[in-house]
Amino acid sequence: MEEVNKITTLEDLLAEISRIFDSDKVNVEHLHKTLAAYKSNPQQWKKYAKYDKYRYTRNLVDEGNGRYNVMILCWGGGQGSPIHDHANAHCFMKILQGSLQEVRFQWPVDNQPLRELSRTILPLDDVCYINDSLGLHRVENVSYGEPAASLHIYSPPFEECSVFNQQTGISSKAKVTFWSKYGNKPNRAIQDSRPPEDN
Ligand code: 2CO
Ligand code: FE2
Repeated sequence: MEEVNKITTLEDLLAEISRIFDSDKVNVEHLHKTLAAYKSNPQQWKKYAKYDKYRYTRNLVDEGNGRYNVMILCWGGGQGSPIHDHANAHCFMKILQGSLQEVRFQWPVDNQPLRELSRTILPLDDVCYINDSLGLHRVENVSYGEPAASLHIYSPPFEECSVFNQQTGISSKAKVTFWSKYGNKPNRAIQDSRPPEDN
């Protein structure tokens, strides 16, 4: 097993992720350990952390030469995702601030309510991994006071995934979008019809 290099800064982490993706096949265990080796320091990632009062945001950090995406997701208290799949991609998630609940579900069977497989609270600096063969999930900041932030890697990158109704298992396609890229917010007036924010 390859040794995990020392990771002190977000820059180190991004460089190491890039190195790991140089090889043809993603070494899931190695990348998992590398993410765990980084201890979150908000000074290093706060420029990417942009919250919205209506829903969790996805903020692009690195486009990884088209092979993977690194992004920081910002979850206000009580904000969560729908139940979704990961479009045949690897998904790594590391908690940078606060904590998140991950609930996993089985893929739908005969329009029955989705069966819950597990329910986990992911604390600060924890790492979790999912892909479609492991099921679906919903991620939620169940702490109503504290905001949460998480770093995600998807490989290959995707622009669309499926979202599922928990009661019926019926799915529909949903586009995934970025709230900011490289620390910059695009002009919301053009991009998005929601009211502008003061952040
Ligand atoms: N997959 C969701 C998204 O990219 C976040 S839940 O963690 O994978 O929006
Ligand atoms: Fe997800």
